[in-house]
Amino acid sequence: MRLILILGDQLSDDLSALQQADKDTDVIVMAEVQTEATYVPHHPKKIALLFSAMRKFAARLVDDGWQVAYTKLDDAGNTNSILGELLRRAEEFDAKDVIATEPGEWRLIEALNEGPLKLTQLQDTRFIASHAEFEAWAEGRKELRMEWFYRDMRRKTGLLMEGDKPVEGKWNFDHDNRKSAPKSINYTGPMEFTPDETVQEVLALVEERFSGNFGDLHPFWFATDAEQAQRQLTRWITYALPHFGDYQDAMMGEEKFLYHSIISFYINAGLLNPLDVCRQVEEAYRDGHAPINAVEGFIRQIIGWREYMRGIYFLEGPDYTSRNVLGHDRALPALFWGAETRMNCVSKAVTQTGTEAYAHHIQRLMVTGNFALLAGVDPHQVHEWYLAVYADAYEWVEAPNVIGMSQWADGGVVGSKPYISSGAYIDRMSDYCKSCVYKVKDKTGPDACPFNLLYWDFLARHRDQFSNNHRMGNMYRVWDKMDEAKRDTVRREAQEWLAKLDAGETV
Ligand code: FAD
Ligand code: DLZ
Ligand code: SF4
Repeated sequence: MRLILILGDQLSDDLSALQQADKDTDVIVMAEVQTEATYVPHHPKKIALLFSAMRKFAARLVDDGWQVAYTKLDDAGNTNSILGELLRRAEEFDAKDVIATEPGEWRLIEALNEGPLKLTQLQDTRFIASHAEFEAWAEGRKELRMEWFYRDMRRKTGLLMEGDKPVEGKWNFDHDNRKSAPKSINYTGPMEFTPDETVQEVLALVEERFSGNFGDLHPFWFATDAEQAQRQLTRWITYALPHFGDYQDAMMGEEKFLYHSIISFYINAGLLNPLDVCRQVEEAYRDGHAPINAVEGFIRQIIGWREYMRGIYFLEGPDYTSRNVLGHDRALPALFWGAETRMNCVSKAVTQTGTEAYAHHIQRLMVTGNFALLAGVDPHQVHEWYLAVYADAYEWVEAPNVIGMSQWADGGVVGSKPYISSGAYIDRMSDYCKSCVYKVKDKTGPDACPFNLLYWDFLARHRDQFSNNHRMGNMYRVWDKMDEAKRDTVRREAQEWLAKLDAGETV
């Protein structure tokens, strides 16, 4: 008799631990526990998604003939940690061995290894690249650029390949994918599911236990099983995929989802398989339903960025989330938790995060992330915020996106230069600035867009770090050409603005 551990983000039939298991003799252990539910103050929708999906997955396993020991959060006897539950079940079933699939977080990997049980952590084969493959790819490279890794993943999977050549002769069609916000969107967003009995029970529990956390539990519309997640994917492929590439970077105040797939919640929890998703998307291209720029752009997100981020997380090791190369130490401002702000872009992104537990990539990178970086916020606090508020956030994917890509706190492992911009970029890609009290065209003065002030202040503050970066030389040349009085005004107004932010004034 062995115990087979299945975590809340491992709800996949093809999970390596499950594939090794024996229906007749092994017991599957699943547990809703306080330690996992509180290591950051998760958005209530995220907790509701996981507990609902866990309960439905467990019920399906029982229907399929598995013996499942499932602990609900409010069960008497719940030890409230994963290791505690394994020990309790080991005693109950007189089991000595545990088979697990490696968790997506160092904290839990280490906790499992510390226990007295004989516990085997198998590779998570739902990912396309193993740790060994990523390490071999990274070995000896001066720069770990995603694009080169992505090409290897195309070759490995055969996705969008003709023999050893990329279809239509190019690896990357991003050139066609940077359109600014359109007038209107021809897609009504993700499929919304009415909570069934299991979900309703979970919603009541989450309401009772986690309603103090940032974010709205209701309305709760997420898919909570593999069949529902597939229905959302099919709907998106049918109606939105053809437009995906064009407006990938656009932001609109009244359109939260644009043409994005809204499947990260489901892929990351295990309800959809990434390679299978890509095969379905490739088929849409081969059938002539969707153009190459949309399909290639999407497949790159999954087999490129998603796999690359995981590779970086495991390559860099457990100290990754405490990196802070730029020495930033400002406390995370209250506006991240919904305090009022006059910056329309930040207000829209944070409000939407609260209602949906979702914001798309450019909102995360160029609005909230850009703001935190320019303002010099402590990257660890930024990391904990992102880990808490998004329903797709697990450390293996969140940390390299935040610590690496967004905050440049890893000193350039992920990005050769920081993703920073003044208000001009946000104005070009969104309709936010039109209805903002700040004026995006004002570089200084009482109504100046704070992104304009903070952008130059950031560059001036970090001159030693970045002035020799060949991709940033132009920025410094523009700054140096400004007359000295103007530069002084920009820096003084930036400091004044930050002082108001620190004092808790509405900015
Ligand atoms: P789409 O825009 O439709 O893209 C399709 C899929 O590609 C996504 O579902 C996702 O699986 C994958 N993908 C795209 N970009 C990335 C990326 N940079 N890294 C990993 N996968 C990617 N994604 C997470 O899944 N979890 C996170 O915690 C997370 N935190 C982020 C934090 C920051 C600061 C930034 C800039 C990005 C973060 N991302 C994260 C990546 C990206 O924002 C989300 O994957 C995406 O917004 C999910 O929405 P979607 O399913 O509609 O994606
Ligand atoms: C995120 C999460 C939450 C909120 N709760 C649980 C839980 O109660 N039980 C569980 O098995 N998993 C949960 N998870 C997901 C884990 O935190 C996740 O498996 C690790 O962070 C590794 O990615
Ligand atoms: Fe954001 Fe500045 Fe535009 Fe206002 S003007 S929405 S603060 S970029």
